[in-house]
Amino acid sequence: METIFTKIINGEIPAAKVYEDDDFLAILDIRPVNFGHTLLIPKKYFVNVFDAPLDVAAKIYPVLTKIANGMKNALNCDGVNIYQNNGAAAGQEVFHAHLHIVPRYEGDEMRF
Ligand code: DGP
Repeated sequence: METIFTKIINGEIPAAKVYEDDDFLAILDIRPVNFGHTLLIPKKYFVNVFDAPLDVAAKIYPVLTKIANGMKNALNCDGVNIYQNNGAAAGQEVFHAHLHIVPRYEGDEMRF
């Protein structure tokens, strides 16, 4: 299955890379809801939480903690939101699994 994210993973279209290892790629979101909004994308293709392979699910949390801590150090943010949209009804637009990691700043007045 080819998606915009498989094209980014394969280097066919550019993205601002935040982190990469054998299993995951993190990039800046093209439509950030806050400064530093990052997407963590498994390189193994699946749609969302409903078909997530357990080996990927088991590996993702250590990567999340690495990125969240890196974000806190690099951006000096006060907190982060981590979320996933699963299915069109939940607002999923890109049907290649990914997590949103959004830095939060005291008083930034963001609303989900
Ligand atoms: P969602 O499927 O609703 O969880 O969100 C998809 C996100 O992906 C949305 O915030 C915008 C982002 N996005 C879509 N296309 C691109 C792209 O080509 N490059 C980057 N960096 N982000 C993208």
